[in-house]
Amino acid sequence: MIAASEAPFSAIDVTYPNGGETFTQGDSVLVAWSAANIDPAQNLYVWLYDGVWYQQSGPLASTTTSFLWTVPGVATASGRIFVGAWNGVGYDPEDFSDGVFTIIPAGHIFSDGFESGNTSAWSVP
Ligand SMILES: [Ca+2]
Repeated sequence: MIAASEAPFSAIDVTYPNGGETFTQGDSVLVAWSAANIDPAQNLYVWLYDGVWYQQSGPLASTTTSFLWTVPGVATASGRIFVGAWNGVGYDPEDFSDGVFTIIPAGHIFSDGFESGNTSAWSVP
């Protein structure tokens, strides 16, 4: 039996991006998640995490389920979106992208042997 005072099970599930994506700095990406039974007193926060935390948005209302994200210039191949409901002490519930995504900074030059600084092919006698 569930006590009447017991809060219903709450959950957040990040649905996009959820792993495997490649983004470029400046892209507009609709980050999406499902949120169930979040306490209305709790605000949601969206973070980018790749071993370092980068806050992307918040506070957002507890019923929010998407956020139009402008991809920052964080070069990473191990990015995940984190969405958490702050309860004053920590994030509960919370969820990450299930897998990692890649962010390519704008202006990134792919390594082809001719990027600036590599003059070995252009030596002048
Ligand atoms: Ca997840």
